[in-house]
Amino acid sequence: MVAPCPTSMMVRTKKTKAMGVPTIDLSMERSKLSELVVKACEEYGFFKVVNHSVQKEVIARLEEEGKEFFSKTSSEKRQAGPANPFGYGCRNIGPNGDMGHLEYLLLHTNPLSISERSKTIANDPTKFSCAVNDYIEAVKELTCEVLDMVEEGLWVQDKFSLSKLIRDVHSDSLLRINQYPPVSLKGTKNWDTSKLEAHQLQSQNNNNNNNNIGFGEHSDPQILTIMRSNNVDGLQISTHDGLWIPVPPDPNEFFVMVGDALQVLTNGRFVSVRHRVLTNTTKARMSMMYFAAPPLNWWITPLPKMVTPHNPSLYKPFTWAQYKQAAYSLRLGDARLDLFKIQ
Ligand code: GA4
Repeated sequence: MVAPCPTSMMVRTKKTKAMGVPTIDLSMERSKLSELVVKACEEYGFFKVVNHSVQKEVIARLEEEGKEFFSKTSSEKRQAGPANPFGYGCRNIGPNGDMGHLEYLLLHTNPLSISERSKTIANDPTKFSCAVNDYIEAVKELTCEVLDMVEEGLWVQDKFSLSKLIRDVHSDSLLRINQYPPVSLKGTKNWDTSKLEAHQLQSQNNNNNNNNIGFGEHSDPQILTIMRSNNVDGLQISTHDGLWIPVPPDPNEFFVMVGDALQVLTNGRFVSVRHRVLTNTTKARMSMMYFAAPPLNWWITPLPKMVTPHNPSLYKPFTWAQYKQAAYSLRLGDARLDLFKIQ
């Protein structure tokens, strides 16, 4: 069931509303599960899954590869960059001037692309690409399981239509590994501190808790995001009424986020979750995100079941390639779906 978090995981927002992140136990009975997945997607666009079938060893191997990569020198890491379209990025997010307090690897999930990229990323490219491919295969299965539950819970006729897109060989899904260094940066190794002071000042002004913005507020453009982090906090999600909820980290479990494309596919019944990462810790946070996307030429329109004469489509049809192009022409936090709304 969508269980509220235990008291230790509850947070009090400024408006003193006690809230918890919905948690879904995947070992529960299937018919109940799909109902609860839909409820969590409607209420938060976000939930945690426990009792999933991704092996710990698969997660640990990718985490090790991430650690090994980020511990390299700046010039070694830059050999894998720039991140546009894929590779290593440091502080710059996207092409329009967004900045974060992080470094990252952004990869396409196509195995050929991974094997090519591995050569500039790792000392042992085969070991790296095996760890990445195994992780992708495992989280893809988890994604598909969740999407099948979504369609089951929405009583959609072809309940595999979304998971088919993700399994498609031409799927445009991505993998991202983010590393947020600790806030106290003086003397931080392997982290280029030029331009940092101005950036830190700007972050502090925008944030009265004196936290640094690791990754600014945004929603993910894709269908679904599956996120896993080490045991370091920082992730916050926004509720529909604009309250920020800190999400306690849980290295053994996964967090699921509704993306913009799923908002359109459900004709606005689900709303993509706005989230951000604040770095306020003395430990580095490492997170891994699988962004589940359809093939580039796929048309994103509401599922037929979600459109009725009383509930017409809210969005003009567009391909995934068109949506990506729009996303990359805007800033990180922009409401990019507005461009496709039917007035
Ligand atoms: C957010 C989700 C994924 O991390 C990402 C990001 C992408 C990037 O970092 O290059 C974007 C961002 C994300 C949304 C708007 C555009 C594109 C940066 C940016 C300003 C890889 C993605 O697909 O969209």
